[in-house]
Amino acid sequence: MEKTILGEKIEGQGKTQAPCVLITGFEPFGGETVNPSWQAVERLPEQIRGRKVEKLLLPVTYGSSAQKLLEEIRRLEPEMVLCVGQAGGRAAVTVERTGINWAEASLADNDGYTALGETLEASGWDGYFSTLPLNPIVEAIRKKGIPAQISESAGTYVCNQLLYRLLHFLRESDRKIPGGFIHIPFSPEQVAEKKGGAPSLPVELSAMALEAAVEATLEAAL
Ligand code: PCA
Repeated sequence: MEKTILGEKIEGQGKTQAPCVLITGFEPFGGETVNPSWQAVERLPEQIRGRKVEKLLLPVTYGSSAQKLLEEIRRLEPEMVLCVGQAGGRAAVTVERTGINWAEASLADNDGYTALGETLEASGWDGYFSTLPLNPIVEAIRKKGIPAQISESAGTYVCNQLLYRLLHFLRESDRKIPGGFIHIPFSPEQVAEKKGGAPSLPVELSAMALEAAVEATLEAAL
């Protein structure tokens, strides 16, 4: 598969594809009525650095979320892929370093499936590193005055599953593009009535952080 280059024909498809970036967010889960990851993705501009911003809403399910993501990557051949999820309890925007080949969480997914401890891909590696430029992303977000950190674990629920399968797919299909995952905190609206409170970040700031992350990734890839 030929790399997607500005306005060039994609081999085998015979059509001209505009350069784009693919950004995903999740539906609400775990009793929440909103998911700030999708609210932030929705707020992104239509274009960043001349690339069309393709936005995709994913279900919080172990099976179909990755399936939908990979279908969209094959269809669009984006220059980069950034998946975004909510990490309630975290006080900063966190850029994930690794996806691991494991699913285990007491919270069922939105299909009612509970992962009791299982590998995600029988033939996959134990883990994969994100191919996003983690440090430049963290710096770019902090420059906007928004707290950001690298995270050493995306957990073992649906977000880790999506990150792992994304990285597995990029490697197996030899797509040498930046791909990875960012977790964002709850929004203030979500924590307003939570007992004991919880850290939060306005969705506008999460969206600014995501835009900075995309810019930093495109810059680093030049
Ligand atoms: N966060 C969950 C799944 C969907 C989301 O937004 C997670 O961190 O696994």
